[in-house]
This record gives sequence, structure tokens and C-alpha cells, in this order.
Amino acid sequence: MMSATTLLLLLLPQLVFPTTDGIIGHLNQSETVREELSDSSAKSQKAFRQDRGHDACSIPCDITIKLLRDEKHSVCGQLQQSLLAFGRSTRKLMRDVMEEQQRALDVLSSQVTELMSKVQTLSSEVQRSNIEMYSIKPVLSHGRDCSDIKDSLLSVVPKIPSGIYIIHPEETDSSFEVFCEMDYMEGGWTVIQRRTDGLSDFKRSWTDYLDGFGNLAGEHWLGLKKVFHIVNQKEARFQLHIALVSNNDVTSYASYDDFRLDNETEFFRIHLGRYAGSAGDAFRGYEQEQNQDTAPFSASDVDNDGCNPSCTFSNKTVESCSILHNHTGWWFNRCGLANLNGSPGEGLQNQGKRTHILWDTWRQSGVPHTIKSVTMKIRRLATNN
Ligand SMILES: [Ca+2]
Repeated sequence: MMSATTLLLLLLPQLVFPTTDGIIGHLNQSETVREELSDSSAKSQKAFRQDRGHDACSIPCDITIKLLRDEKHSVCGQLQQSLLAFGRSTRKLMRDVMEEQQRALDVLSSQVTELMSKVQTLSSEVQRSNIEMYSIKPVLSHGRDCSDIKDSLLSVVPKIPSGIYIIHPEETDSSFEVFCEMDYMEGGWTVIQRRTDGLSDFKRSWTDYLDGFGNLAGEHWLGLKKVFHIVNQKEARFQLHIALVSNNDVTSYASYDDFRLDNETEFFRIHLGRYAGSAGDAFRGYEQEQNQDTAPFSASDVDNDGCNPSCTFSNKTVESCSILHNHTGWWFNRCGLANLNGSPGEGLQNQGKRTHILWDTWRQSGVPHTIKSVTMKIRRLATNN
């Protein structure tokens, strides 16, 4: 039994051949094996020597087979252990690699978040500085309106900047601030409405539409009273210019060669002259019943919209055009095709809801443009005298 164990130990690293012949081949070349076997019976030793160089089975074959079987079993066990260990270490390695990748991703993602917030901060700073640039002290110039200021300054200043000016229209006892566009189309424009980014709330009551609201350097509604004071000056006629920009940056305009408002007791009824432009005459629409020219102003709490008690609009019963149009104020007439106080760029999401800036005659392939910004401005027309 002792010699068998020794043999087993010797065979361990060499047991690579699965057949008995192969193993015996190895045995025949091993002096050590022979020495160990000298303890065996003389008969076995003799047989072993006699059979040198031939197929060896000098150890009793049943023992050899048993040894080999045991050995095979042991090696298989070792192999299984090695495979298990290998599997374990591979899994650990993969886990480590994945964890490392996850850590790298986390770092990257936090860096991206940080960058995004920096970009946001920067863009809001840029926006603020733009507003501040125009919001600095209004230029103290006692003109009657932006056209008047332009005419009086042009002789002393080579270039008049756009910005906030104080005006004092004739026949009023008050001065107020307005934004003057001095670059656009030869300048002299008093801005009466601007929608660009949707940051100002245009869902307002009658009083707000009366007095005005918003930021003069950005989105605002100048106010019906102030506009009335400007256009109601003696011997002055004003033109109205509406500049539109679509979501895909197409520009267009509508212009009226005369623009005035009736007073407050008439709810600032609008009067428009001849139309010119590329956006179509949405104020008048296609049919008489869409015509907003000469319509009084309405807000969500003051109803002059011509729907008394209601209109049928897109198969819906409408009692208030202002409420239908996102609680904004406008010269609605049985609603109509124009409302420049809607929200910018909301055409696609809210089609049918009529909450967006509306100028329904400006179309492409029959579909109204989605409008992202609009400015309404007025300028004096040259008079005969
Ligand atoms: Ca109504």
C-alpha cells in the first residue's frame, strides 16, 4: 500500500495520457519507480524486468488500473476546483471592471450636470445683462413720442441708440417711459407691445391692459391709455407695424398706414388704415364677421367681443373670446383671426386651443406659421404741413 501511494505521488504531475499504455510508458522510464517497486515481491520485480521494453503490466494490472482510476478521480477533482476558482476570479474581475466603469460614468455625469448648470447660469446672466443694458436710466428727452425724439436728436447726435426714453405726448399731463427702436427701418418707432420669450404673464385683467405691464426692455404691453395719448396727439397720424418671427426663423410683417384708438368710454376701439405686408391682413380676416377693425378692446373681465350671449367657434360654444385665448386682452370680434398677446411658440402643442400668438393669415402651404416673437410699434406719418 505504501508503494502504491508513492507511485500515486510520482504520477500526479505526469498523468496526462488517459490510456493505460501511456502511463506504463512513463513508468518504464522512471528509475525511481523501479527502486520503490523493489519492496514488492521478487516475482513481481522479475516480471517487471523481464517485460522491460514491452507493454508493461508487471505490476498487477488490477492495482495499476485502480491506481489510475484513483489518480484520474483526484485530477478531475483538482480540475473542477481549478475551474471553480477560475470562474470565481473571472466573476470578481468582471465585477471590479463594471464597478470601475460605473464610477467613471458617475464622475462624467456629475461633470455634465455641473457644466449644464454653469451654461444655464451664464445664459441667464447674459439675458439679465441685456435687459440691464436697456434698463439703465431712461434717457431724459422730452419728446412727444419716439418719432419726435428721433427728429429732434438727429441734428445733434449722429446715431441715436435704441432704448428706454421718457416721452410726454401733447395734451396730457403725464410723462412716461417707452422703448424706442431707433435702428429698425430708419428708427423713430414707439414699441407698444412685444412678445419674445413667454417670460411675462399676459393673462391679465382689464386694469392691467389699461395701464400696461411687463418689462419695457423685454416683453411688455405699453397700456391702452398711453397708446391712446400717443396716437391722439393733434395733427399727428401714426402707422402701425407688426413684425413677426416664426419658430423656424422666417420673418414677416403687417403694416397699416393709419392707426388710432377711440377713448376709454369707447373701450379703445381700434381703427386701421390700409394694409401692406407679407403676413396677410389678419386684423380684417377673410370674411366680414372676422373683421376686428373698429372692434372695442376686451379682457377676461371686460367683454366686448361681439359674442352675445355666445358664438359658435370650431363647433364650440364660446361666450368669451378672451378666455378662449388664454385670458389675454385684445380687440376681439367674434374672436377673429388675430391675437398677438398669445404665448410664443406654442402653436404645435396647443393647436385648437388658441393660446398661442395668432396671426392666422400668415401661412405656409395652408398651415399657419408657429410664431415665436412679435413686436407692435407705431411711428408718425409725415403730414402735409
Ligand atoms: Ca362675449
